[in-house]
Amino acid sequence: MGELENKELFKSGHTACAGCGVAVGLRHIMKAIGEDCVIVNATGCVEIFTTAYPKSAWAVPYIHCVFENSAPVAAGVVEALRVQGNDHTKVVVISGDGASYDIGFGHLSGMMERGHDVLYISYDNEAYMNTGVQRSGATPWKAYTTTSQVGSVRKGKQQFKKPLTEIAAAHGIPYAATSTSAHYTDLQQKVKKALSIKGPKFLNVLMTCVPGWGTKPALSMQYLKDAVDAHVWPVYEIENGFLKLNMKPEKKPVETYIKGQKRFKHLNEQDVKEIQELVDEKWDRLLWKEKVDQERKAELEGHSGE
Ligand SMILES: Cc1ncc(C[n+]2csc(CCOP(=O)(O)OP(=O)(O)O)c2C)c(N)n1
Ligand SMILES: [Mg+2]
Repeated sequence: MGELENKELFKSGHTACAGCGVAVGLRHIMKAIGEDCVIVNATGCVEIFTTAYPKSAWAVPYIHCVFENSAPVAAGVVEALRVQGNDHTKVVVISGDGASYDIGFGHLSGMMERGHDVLYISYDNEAYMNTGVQRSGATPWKAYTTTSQVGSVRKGKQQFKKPLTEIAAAHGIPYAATSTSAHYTDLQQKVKKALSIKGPKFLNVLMTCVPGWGTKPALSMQYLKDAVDAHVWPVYEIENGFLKLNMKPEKKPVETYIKGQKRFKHLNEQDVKEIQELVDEKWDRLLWKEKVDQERKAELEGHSGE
């Protein structure tokens, strides 16, 4: 995978909750990025727990920007560096799902469409956690949040999770991929690979939120592993439009992942069955897409070799 700097560029002593999957993920990500970078971070938990004045957890240049505009700020930084003749410093966005799926979505789309040389990392903890667990476009179907309540009429979020990684890839960017904080080798390889590619790159990383998901701190990494093993969060990459699943674990029932999370505690057997059906359908579609894409890729490579 190439050298990791093995320096702690994301320092301890910040104020994240015990068991925060985001803090773990950032530590791995920063080792893969290395020192020569500028981090652009939208308002959200990360900004709050890493930059309590006068302290900072960042041992690299860091810009906090408002909730909606990390993509344009990163685009501005990258173009300013280019004008200065700097072709080595990496510009990386680290922003939450609320910032990426919702409020900054148009700006993210514009950044990708214009083709800026930015790695955009969405840390997806599946709700607006910093402001008290409101639902976002990333919140899963049927999950409880403070704005997708559970009562006699409604049982959690009514809508499906937005397929942001596929939407990003549909812009025709060279690299879009998913990972989690727990699968750190995969995560670091993807960060390294993305940074070796010119143009806009998008990485969507599932990260646990202990208060938001209602999980035990000690199980934060286990839930991420279960999300992948239950095919709830497929780990894949879409390189130049061709999809490849990086992990094909033997499927665990979706219940292993849902069990013990307070945001799903209202679900009955029928709800779990419906979620399982949705997960299976999406997984089958990914397998089919991978087959079609990889066959097409081989065909094109065969032609170019003639
Ligand atoms: C324009 C605007 N609207 C609302 C807010 C309030 N706000 C700050 S952070 C945040 C939620 C962030 O959610 P996400 O991006 O998922 O990050 P997380 O807190 O989950 O880490 C909200 C709603 C704001 N700062 N600016
Ligand atoms: Mg969030």
